[in-house]
Amino acid sequence: MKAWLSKLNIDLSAAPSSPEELARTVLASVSPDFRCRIETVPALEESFRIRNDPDGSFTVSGGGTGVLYGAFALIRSVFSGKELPDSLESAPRYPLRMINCWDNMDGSVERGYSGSSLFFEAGAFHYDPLRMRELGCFMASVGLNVLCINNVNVHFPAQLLLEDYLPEAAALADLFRPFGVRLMFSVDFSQPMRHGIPTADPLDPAVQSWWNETAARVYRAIPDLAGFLVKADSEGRPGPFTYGRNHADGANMLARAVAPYGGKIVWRCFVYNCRQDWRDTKTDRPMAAWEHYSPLDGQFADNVILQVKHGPFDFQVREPLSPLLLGMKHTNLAMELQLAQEYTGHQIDIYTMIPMWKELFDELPEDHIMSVAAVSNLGRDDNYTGHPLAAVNFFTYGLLAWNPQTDAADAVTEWIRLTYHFAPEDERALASLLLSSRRTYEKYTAPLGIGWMVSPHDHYGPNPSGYEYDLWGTYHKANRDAVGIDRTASGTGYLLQYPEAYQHKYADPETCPDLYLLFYHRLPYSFRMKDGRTLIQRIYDDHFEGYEETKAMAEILRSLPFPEPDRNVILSRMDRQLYDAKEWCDIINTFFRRLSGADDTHGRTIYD
Ligand code: GCW
Repeated sequence: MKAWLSKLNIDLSAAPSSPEELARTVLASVSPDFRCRIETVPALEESFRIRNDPDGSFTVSGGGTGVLYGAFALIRSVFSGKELPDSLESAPRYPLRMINCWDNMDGSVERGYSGSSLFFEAGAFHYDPLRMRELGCFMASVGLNVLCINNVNVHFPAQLLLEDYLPEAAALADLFRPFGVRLMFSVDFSQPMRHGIPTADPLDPAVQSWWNETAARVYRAIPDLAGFLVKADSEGRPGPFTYGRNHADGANMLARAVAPYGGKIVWRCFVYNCRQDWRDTKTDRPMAAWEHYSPLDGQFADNVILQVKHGPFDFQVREPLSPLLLGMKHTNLAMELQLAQEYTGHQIDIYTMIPMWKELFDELPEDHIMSVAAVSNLGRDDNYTGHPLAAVNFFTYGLLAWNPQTDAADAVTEWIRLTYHFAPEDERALASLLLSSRRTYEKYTAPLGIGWMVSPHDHYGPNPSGYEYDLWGTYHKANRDAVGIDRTASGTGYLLQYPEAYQHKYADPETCPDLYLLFYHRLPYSFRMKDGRTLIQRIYDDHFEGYEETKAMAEILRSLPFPEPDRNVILSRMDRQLYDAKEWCDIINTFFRRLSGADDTHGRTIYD
């Protein structure tokens, strides 16, 4: 992460006083003969214009933060050798471009793979101001503007809203403000009950007053706080259901409290039965969010945003787009992505996400969602992301959140150029490795849309039946004849939650895109795929290919001139990935061979 800040030579030893000042510093860092004027046009807000004048100088115009984004866009182009047109105008596609940290106040990070929290330690704020400025700079440089600093699972002590902690929270907000970054806090729905109110019922006037007073106090300290993020009635968190209320009742009550200050309530839709009986064939977990929220479409206050995970399950390698993102037409929506590699290799395996995100954005109708959020992959490790190459995910997420039309290969190449000094052929080799890394990981882990074959709890490494007899609603039901779940009209009916054109694309196993086949269909191992292979042969082939591709990745990485300490970390993590890819390949293939009895037509080793 830091590589390119140091390339840009931006001095962060002192805090900038405003986005404009930071924009000037950023532009001054280029070179003494680089000429650029800044013109603040408040009406442009976050947008900017860059003009390349005939005399070779530049003019960056923008609103308060727009000039900052313009300055960064300009130097990103200069340093990555991109041609700039004579004039360029750019406006963010989504007003809120959020990073959600799952940091706990004890200093741990839920699903964190880059060390401990950047903000907290031992129940209190504890941070290095320089690192905060670096983080602000990372965010501003790719246009991200909201930072939720604490975990949606609010563990106590998590007293951010209380008098004692507010001055420190406000000081942190001050640090981020010049970077155009506003803070957000996760709150616990039952918090009033810790302060002498006997209930958290959203329709109880005492509860509403408690939140009103709390919001007033918090906004006195941090007038530009972006709002509150809420995980309610989800995986054991408290919520309106306890009181027989629905989620519009809950979210709107909080929304009333923050509305006078322009605050938002970002309400997560990760609601499902996490105590399912695996014998129960009626309940199909991916259906849950739609069942809870679609009846409430249009009932949420204007300052509520429903934040929906991109898929109906939980950040698996391959999932369809959540039906909520297509169907909730009268509700503000945010799509939630996950930079933290929970199910995607723990920042040990290389997994570049932008090709996956592009698929998601491409499926979203124009103007359908109004914001994006991503679970952070940062921590206190020196390089911020544990694996140096995981930084590409943070960087490209920002570019896509600004403009979802951003080309994946361009974004990855830009990151490489800002991070390493590679010859063009090395740059191309790394870009192509990164861009294919998700598909490679998918091949050795998750056959054709099934997912969940991971070790329970920590979600790293293969365990084909790890989630099969558990409470989480995550079953593949592989037996000796067939595998997958029928989610069409003849099965659980999940597919019926989608618009008709979408249903049409996936309903028939003969025409359903291969990579979603076992998400939507239950099929015999002898099923003939479009390319003539049997389903079981395709599963074997994918897993062998995934491992072979990983071996090839390792060769390429060894040949590339990464500087230290990156090289050492990259190569040692690659050794782990290689070992694990073999485990995945052999365990999953053996699992299916033992069930199906089918031989590999190429006679490769699968264990009996
Ligand atoms: O799948 C789960 C993760 C939890 C996480 C939860 C969520 C923050 O395993 O660690 O909790 O998703 O998104 O709320």
